[in-house]
Amino acid sequence: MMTKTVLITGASSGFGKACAQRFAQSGYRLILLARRADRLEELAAQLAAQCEVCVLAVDITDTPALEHSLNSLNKPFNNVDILINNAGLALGLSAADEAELSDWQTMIATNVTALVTMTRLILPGMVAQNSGHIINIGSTAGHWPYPGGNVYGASKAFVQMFSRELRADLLGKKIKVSNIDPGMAETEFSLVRFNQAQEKADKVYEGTTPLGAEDIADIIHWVCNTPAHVNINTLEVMPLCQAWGPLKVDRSMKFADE
Ligand code: NDP
Ligand code: 8X3
Repeated sequence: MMTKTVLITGASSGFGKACAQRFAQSGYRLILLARRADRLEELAAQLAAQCEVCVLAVDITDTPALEHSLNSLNKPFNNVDILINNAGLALGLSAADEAELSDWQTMIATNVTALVTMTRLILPGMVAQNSGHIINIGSTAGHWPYPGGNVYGASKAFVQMFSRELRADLLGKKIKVSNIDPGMAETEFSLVRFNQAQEKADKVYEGTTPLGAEDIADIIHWVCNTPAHVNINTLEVMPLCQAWGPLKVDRSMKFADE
């Protein structure tokens, strides 16, 4: 069996880091991408005994820098077999009329534009070798709206539809596309959302057993190891402690004249 190369965006923490650890256990060749070089170097040093690994410290929203980084990859790292489009973030939980516009722009730039850019840069190589697998990390927030989810949820709904559109375009080629939609998972996600306010982040998971990054990494590893003819399109995962509530009704909104 040829060693497959996996490019993981957002490998410096959370799901991405856990994926790096999980795929390293199985001997995949890894490209670890994120902005925090120190985190990536430390992880790469830990994994080096298990697999070949290299680091790309780059901001995925900076397209020229991203292209430059990808072009700098030497053999055998320049042939990506599995792309895990995982880097992403939520910023804030304010209502749409109060949210910071710059937060919205950053979420769109990271969760949508950069994911699309990365895909467009890697996909021709997969088409040329007629094999590959793209894993896009969406969210339950892309299916189920909640107050303050606004642009974050919408960005993840994009990820879901983009994944399906890719499948439509790639029919007839041996390239898989899968969209994984996790629910509440304890990573650095809430710390980032609440601007490093640890107490606020901890409250999100208080009294629960949320998903762990390793749960999602195990699932992604499995999705990447189904038989050649099987494509997992979408997989929604929640911790058992999470489910939907009834739709809200505002009972002060009775219009007497209608
Ligand atoms: P973390 O905050 O732990 O990890 C996010 C990763 O994305 C980090 O490695 C971060 O690295 C990277 N990243 C963010 N912005 C950029 C950027 N501009 N350029 C490069 N890398 C970037 O959160 P999670 O692991 O939870 O999040 C991973 C994905 O999962 C995200 O897309 C998130 O939306 C999604 N998700 C999370 C859920 C949760 O409850 N945790 C549930 C559903 C989906 P660095 O800061 O070093 O650049
Ligand atoms: C992260 C899950 O519910 O906090 O995507 O938006 S949620």
